[in-house]
Amino acid sequence: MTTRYITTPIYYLNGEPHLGHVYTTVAGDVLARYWRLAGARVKFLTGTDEHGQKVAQAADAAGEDPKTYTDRMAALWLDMTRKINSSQDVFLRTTEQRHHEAAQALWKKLEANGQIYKSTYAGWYAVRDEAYYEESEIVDGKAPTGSPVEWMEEDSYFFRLSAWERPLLDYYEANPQAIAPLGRRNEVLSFIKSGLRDLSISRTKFKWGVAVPEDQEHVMYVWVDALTNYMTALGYPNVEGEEFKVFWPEVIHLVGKDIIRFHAVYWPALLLAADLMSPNRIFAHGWWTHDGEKMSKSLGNVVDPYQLIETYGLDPVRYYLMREIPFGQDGDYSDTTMVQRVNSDLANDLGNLVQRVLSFIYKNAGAKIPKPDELMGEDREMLAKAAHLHDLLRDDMEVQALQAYCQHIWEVIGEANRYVDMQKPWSLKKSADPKDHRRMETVLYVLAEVIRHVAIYVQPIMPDSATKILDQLGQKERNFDALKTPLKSGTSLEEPQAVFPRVEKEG
Ligand code: ME8
Repeated sequence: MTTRYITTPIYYLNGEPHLGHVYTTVAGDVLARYWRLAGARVKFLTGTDEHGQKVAQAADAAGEDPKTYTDRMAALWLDMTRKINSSQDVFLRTTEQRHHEAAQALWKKLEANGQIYKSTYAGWYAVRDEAYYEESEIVDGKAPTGSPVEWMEEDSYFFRLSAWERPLLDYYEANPQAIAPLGRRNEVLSFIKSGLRDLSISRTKFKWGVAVPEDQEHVMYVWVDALTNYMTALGYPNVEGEEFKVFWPEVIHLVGKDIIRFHAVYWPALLLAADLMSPNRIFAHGWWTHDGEKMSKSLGNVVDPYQLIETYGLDPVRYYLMREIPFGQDGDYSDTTMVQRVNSDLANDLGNLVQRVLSFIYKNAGAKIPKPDELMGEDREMLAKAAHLHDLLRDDMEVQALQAYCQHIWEVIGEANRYVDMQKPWSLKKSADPKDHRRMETVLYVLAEVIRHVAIYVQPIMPDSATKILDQLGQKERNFDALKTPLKSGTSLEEPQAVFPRVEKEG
């Protein structure tokens, strides 16, 4: 059986969700929904990264103790997943007891394998990135990300990262699919080749973290704790457990390009050092800007996802995020492009197709799926294009080509609209010749079958809208397997309602 383990980053609780976080979560949700409909066994994980200095400082700034603060904020993030209709199987918080146990178990395993030693760290640290930086990386007193850095000097445990340079390069050589897209893979390889230094993996200056086993003075470096979440959710340290065996290492870690190094260097090295397998695939997507500018609180231009949902509706926002930019590249949000997508792709192309075909059947063909007569060449061609989606879309999803997934569906929608215009069922209806009437029924049948395909494949992207279309079409079977059987004639339609209204707002 096909299995898919899909993860998003676990998000820091230092602020509220914005469009970037919603983006990764929707992408994970689309993949999870697709693979479930394809009959795979799926586990979709998301959650919150609650420890470390950054979150502790945010709690402080809010005048709350970290526990009260993280409980309050985690509820907001869980609520975000509900508001965007994310279908995660697990929402994991790193403050959960089982996660502390998993992180400590990993630590003990690394220690037993001789991968950890104690020394002193002296160097730069950026709390905003929760990352260490080399002297050579500091530009004008700042991290390469622009974050402020502070000098840190303290006793620390170290992970022998330097020992994993060669094994990591060998692993990526043998598994070219393990990091995508290609540009990111090259970036990671050149980073490893430039030489890896041992990694400081504990802190003593604050307490808000997972305690280092047998040394209460230290808490784990937040990234070691955070990365372990991907295994906590599978029941680690029980590596003989069913879930662990089924899902590891067949994982797709979706991350933003900002955190590729943690996922593609530190994480696989920690796993290999603990006798575990490296993740099968890490996909780093690009960065959203707003009207050409980096989104930031200080600029006051952060796109509020809830505002967008309020204005355009949830499904149009989900569609826009997946369709507007190639998954893996950077992109820019603007109201203008959002309005264009809604009006052109949704209201005009898909919405109109569904509305005019279903209303026509409802009014002129007894509100039932018509019975086709003999198929002509153009009918077969139209049906073949819809049927071909199965293979095209699977290929897209295998490589997380989410934009291509939308484009392939919309090509068929475009074909179907052209087919309606060519076949003119309304003219056939006016004819007195019974042959024309039979022809009209055939054309409508072909269109209903194409709409069924489109709606079934649109489900991962726009679950609610696809449900409405399939309800109107009277279809109960909605998995991809349902498409192996031709559309049944005679099924009653519900009264058609417009699914995608136009928006009048001009960006
Ligand atoms: O990094 N465009 O959490 P985080 C696209 N806790 N994606 C964006 C984005 C933007 N403008 N802004 C944020 C952390 N993201 C760690 C992760 S995982 C073990 C620990 C998305 O709250 C993108 O997925 O800073 C990015 O990687 C993530 O949010 C960072 O979220």
